[in-house]
Amino acid sequence: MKQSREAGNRLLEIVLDLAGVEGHIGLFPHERFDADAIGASVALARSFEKLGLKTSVIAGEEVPDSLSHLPGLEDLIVFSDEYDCPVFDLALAIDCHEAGRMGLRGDCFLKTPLRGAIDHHVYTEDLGFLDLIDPAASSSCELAFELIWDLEMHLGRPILDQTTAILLLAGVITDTGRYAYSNTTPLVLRQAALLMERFPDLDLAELHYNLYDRTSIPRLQIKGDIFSTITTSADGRIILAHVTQAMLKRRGAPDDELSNLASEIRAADNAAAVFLLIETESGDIRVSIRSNSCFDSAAFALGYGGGGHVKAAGMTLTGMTMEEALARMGKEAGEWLWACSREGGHE
Ligand SMILES: [Mn+2]
Repeated sequence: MKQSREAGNRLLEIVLDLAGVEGHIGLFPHERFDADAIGASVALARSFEKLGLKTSVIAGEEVPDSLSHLPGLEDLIVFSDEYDCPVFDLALAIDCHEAGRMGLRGDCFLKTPLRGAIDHHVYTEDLGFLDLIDPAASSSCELAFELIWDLEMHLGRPILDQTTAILLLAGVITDTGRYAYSNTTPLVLRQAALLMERFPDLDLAELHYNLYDRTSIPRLQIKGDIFSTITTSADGRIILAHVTQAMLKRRGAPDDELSNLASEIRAADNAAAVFLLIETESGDIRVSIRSNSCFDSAAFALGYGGGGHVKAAGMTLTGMTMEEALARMGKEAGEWLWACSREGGHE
């Protein structure tokens, strides 16, 4: 925590220095960005622009339909082979901290020698001096809020605007499950209160509706299909569910936002961990893990080259059929649960 605070101060200094020379900052949200990754990226970019900096938010894909309601996303650069990637004065990984989480944009990120990160995912490597990574933070937007707030304090003038406020709230709301998960702290509630006070026209109800309630018939149908695949292992404590490309095609349903369903399944009585397996177009299997108990989702995912948080993580399995993947996850997760319960891990 102390380390990340220091990295935050260093980031602030560098941003202010670069503002004096009209520097250019590149911001890189993780692949398949969510509201937190894109919200923090664009909120920071807008704030940096107000200091006179040039910014580029380089996304790995178009804005998915589920996030098209968010304001301020007009200037996103959607990366492709044709993009002439510059050397930025500073490149920031947002809601991730490794080029490996950026897909094809990884080389573009690494082209800039001065790099940092703003992230809240569990990390195992040594941190760089500009890596503001705090796994105790609810979201990257929480950390972005603090940075922007510090910039305002430093400059003595407002930088936040209503669009930035909505983007920050969107990230915090989704990553805390609407202020319901255990990562909800007094700090994030205070941040929300400050934003609401400052921007009385901000329509929080509409934002919640767009982020959580808005749906479509295909989405409802695929949700039902996925729920009906549920099986369990370890006496019902490990829950497995899956969706194949054929199931998605049958409903004409998009494959974004499906990991939210893993959180929903986690609410089942007695659930220790949920594994939602999603077949991708390339035939790989994307796994969303959500846990309640001593089960460390991030540690499990790391074993498969993935990562995340203790209670929510993800990874990708290759070279396996769905049946093989389900059998393997069910067995291994059962063993993990047994091991962590035996260690006296808090249930
Ligand atoms: Mn996040």
